[in-house]
Amino acid sequence: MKVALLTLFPDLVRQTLTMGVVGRALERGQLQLHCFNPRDYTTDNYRTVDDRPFGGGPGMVMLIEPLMRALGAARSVLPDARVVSMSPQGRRFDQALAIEYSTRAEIIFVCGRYEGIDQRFVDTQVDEEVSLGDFVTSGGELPALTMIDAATRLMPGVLHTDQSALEDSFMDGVLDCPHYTRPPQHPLGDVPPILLSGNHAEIARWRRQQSLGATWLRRPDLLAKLTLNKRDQTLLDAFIAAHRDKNGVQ
Ligand code: 9D3
Repeated sequence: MKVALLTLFPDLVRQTLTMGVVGRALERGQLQLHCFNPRDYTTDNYRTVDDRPFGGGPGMVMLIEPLMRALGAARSVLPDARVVSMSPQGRRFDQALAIEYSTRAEIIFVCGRYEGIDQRFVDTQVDEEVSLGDFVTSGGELPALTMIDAATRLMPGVLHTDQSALEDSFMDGVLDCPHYTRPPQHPLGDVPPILLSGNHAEIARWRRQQSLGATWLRRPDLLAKLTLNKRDQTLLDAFIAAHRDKNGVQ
């Protein structure tokens, strides 16, 4: 995957992506990164990238021309890329979109700062607008980095085991089960005995039940989208019954 970002903070982007799983993908060439700073494409002495909004109001708006020239430079490196703009008005990013991005050869991400980007640039140059969720960040960079991270780890050969990507929470629409490691006994508590039993069928059953139970407790919206098979429904019914016993029947 080749990624270009239009960003006023290329150091933030490059620094962040050198770390961890994505950093290794960059080193191996599985991910290629190109940053284009609109400020480098200004023509005035002040290197101006923003101006006051027509119609008044607070904040500043990113100028068309520095963005257009930065985009031209990005397109000359990634000629077939779709242009994705980070925006609170965009479609909500999710695991399905991460999977889709992980299969694309080229993507150009436009990261806004200040109040936003001149709408004429968005209307004519941007193919899709994507948001991370209903909260306000101070720019598009951190959302773009999150999306790049989510997509890169899904590319074949990036994770040590492709199994980790397959077993991700949300891959089958339920939350992950709890995890434990040594020591088995600790002042903070004991590891659930089933995990020490060596009975792998029972362990898989327990984990599935924990996943279904956690989803029922914390994300009923996810559970509502599923049709559980008989085995899953039985596991969840038992979890719910145990939960009601523990908390008293209301
Ligand atoms: C309501 C007026 N502005 C907030 C003070 C609007 C606004 C402008 C610029 C809101 C956010 C931003 C900067 N953030 C993004 O561009 C952004 C974003 C976000 O804020 N939340 C979730 N996903 C994204 S993707 C890009």
